Amino acid sequence: MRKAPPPMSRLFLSVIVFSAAANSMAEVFTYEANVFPEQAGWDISQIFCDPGLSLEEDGRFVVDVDLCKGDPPPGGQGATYRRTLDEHIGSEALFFEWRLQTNADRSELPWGGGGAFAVADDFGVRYTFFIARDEAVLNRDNLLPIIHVDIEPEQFHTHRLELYGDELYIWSIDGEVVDSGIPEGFLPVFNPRTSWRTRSVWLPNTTQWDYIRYGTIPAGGSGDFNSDAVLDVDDFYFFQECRTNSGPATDAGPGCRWADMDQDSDVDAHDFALFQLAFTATE
Ligand SMILES: [Ca+2]
Ligand SMILES: [Ca+2]
Ligand SMILES: [Ca+2]
Repeated sequence: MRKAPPPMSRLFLSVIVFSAAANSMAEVFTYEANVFPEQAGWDISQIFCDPGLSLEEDGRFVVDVDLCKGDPPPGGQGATYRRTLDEHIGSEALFFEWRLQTNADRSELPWGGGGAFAVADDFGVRYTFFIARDEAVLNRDNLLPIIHVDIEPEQFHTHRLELYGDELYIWSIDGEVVDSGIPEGFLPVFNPRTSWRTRSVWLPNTTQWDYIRYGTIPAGGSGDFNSDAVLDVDDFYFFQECRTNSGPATDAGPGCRWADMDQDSDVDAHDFALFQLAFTATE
């Protein structure tokens, strides 16, 4: 679910109505945490032992987890959601972006506690991220090096995974690349899915999810966030976010290359002017 479109976009209502039919096969899935996950297309994998699940008005899904009453650790409350990635099978350029803040202790991570986000398929290719208040970990395979990254505590962080077939994966945090390399294999191929979880193993935590987005990586400078060949209000919402997070001469980061219309690395007023031109040109 999206926030109400900003007033400026009303100018383009006729375009939106016109393009609505073409959007039904959007290449991108977005969950902005304005409703509960199961109301927005996520399947519940498991909700264990009655965790606290709530929504904040500004679009955050807040999960409070603690140990199960009367049941000694390890293993406490948890909430796990998933979606199939079947519609992306064979895709050669996929992104996953998720934004969260957690106060989970890093001692929870080796046990699978704290926040977690995963992409996997049945050919054994997987990317599992474990996130604590001050550390993020990527485990692709127990036989491969496990990547540990220190992160600033008490803040929201934006994680992004880009997959380019079997050639390259890139993990970035807040726009900075923290790890990249050659994948173990092509993903998604067979029974691919993405899932995310909040869990307590030994200690309680509160984990706030701001959004989860994934799909086709939009072309650089295209202005077309959801790769549906139409520039409309769906793209505008994300364009504004990129513009807010960037500014003149500030690198907008890998998640906003598509919004950098003049390809000079920032997303500023010049890009907005070009975006507007392309927007109206779709009429
Ligand atoms: Ca949100
Ligand atoms: Ca679009
Ligand atoms: Ca620019």
